[in-house]
Amino acid sequence: MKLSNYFLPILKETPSEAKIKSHQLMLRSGMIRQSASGIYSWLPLGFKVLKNIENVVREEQNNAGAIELLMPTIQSSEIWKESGRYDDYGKEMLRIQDRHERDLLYGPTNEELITQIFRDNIKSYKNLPLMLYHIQWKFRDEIRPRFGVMRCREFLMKDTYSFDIDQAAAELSYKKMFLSYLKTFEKLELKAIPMKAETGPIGGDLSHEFIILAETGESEVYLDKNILDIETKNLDYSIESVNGIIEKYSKFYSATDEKHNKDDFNQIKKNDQMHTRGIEIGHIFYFGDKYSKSMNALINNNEGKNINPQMGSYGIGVSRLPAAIIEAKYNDEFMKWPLSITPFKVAILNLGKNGDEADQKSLEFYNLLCNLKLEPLLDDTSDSPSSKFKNFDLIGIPFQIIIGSKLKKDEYEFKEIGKDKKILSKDEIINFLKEAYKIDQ
Ligand code: 5CA
Repeated sequence: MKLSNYFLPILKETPSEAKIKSHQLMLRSGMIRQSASGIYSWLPLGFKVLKNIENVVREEQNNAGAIELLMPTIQSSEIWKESGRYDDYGKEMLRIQDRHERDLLYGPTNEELITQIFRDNIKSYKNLPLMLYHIQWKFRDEIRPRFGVMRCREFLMKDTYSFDIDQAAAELSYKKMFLSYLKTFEKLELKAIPMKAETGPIGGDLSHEFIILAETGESEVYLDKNILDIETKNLDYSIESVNGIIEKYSKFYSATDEKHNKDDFNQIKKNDQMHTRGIEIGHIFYFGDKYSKSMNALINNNEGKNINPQMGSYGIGVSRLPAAIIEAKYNDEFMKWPLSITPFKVAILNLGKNGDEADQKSLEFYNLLCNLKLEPLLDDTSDSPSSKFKNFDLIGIPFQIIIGSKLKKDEYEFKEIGKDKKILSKDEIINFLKEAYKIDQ
């Protein structure tokens, strides 16, 4: 993409309504714009990041054995009346009437709808276990939407639902999702810590939040520092691998303020105690037959008896993640997107003028990188070099090729964000990028 053909409305000033750095950066770098309180448009750069995150999340859901479908954003109130949550959900649910005065709602979550789909289509234990997920917009009429896409009213969530024959099988599904969350967040270069959590309006008695540490997070958290060193890299989704995964974490103290226990926390060595803030990027629940019973979903077990399946639900805040990643990776001077989700793989900063040598060199390099699927963003505008440097440190594309007039024919300035510049040849840069992005050609 050439910047002169792109839509990237960069702001020079930090908008005063943005209180935390992720909100500031997302506005300044032209990723999002507010359309109403807690409701945002995703501009091209932000949309690319969002789609890339979606793909990372999707890939690991598929690896864990979950199957993707798509449920609508608008739901009938009938199924919510069956589960009893139509009244319980209160003002957070956006209620709508159609022209026939039928009560509809904009889905805040999908336990009811997935239970209806299950009950209408699955009758036998032979179809279990089953994990279904979708990535769809949700609406919650939050009382205090704030911090941009971090806590908004319309947001993109990945939600998975598991159906199992009994509690032991349901716990295995829960552990698979637990592992898939750790793997997903690792691919996003985030250190997510699972913490025992309250179940709130979703219900049930087993639940974990996945939290990343950040001063600006909304949750107050207490933990034993040693929990940060647990490795999950070599685990796969076999029973042997996932059994014991929760125990691995529960050996070390970690809790949000809702579940915090002072006495237990004080058992930890003083040096290992950590009290800070965090951002909830995922939340998983096991709630047994809460919905299958109230909505009368039945399956035939291997003895020919009708029973209610055991269920769990598992959410990731997909549209919260760009903000969470910025909180973790942006240091007020520069931003560097994880390679797995960067909006462009490499930036070319053309410091030349129309038709001069640097300009020609930039265009040649640009064409070459496009052919190699190294997705460059070429700054071919007439902005000053200093404003190009500033903008690109803000946009966060991990690598920059800077092409001015001072260097010899096959010499280029190459910069990895946050590191010193180097002088490299074209081949050296291409080999470096191919290796970094694991592209073999
Ligand atoms: N049905 C369950 C799991 S599928 C559920 O809805 N869980 S949840 O309420 O915890 O939401 C899942 C994730 O969505 C949260 O961990 C959070 O990352 C994200 N999320 C929740 N509310 C908001 C919001 N108002 N703005 C942005 N993201 C949100």
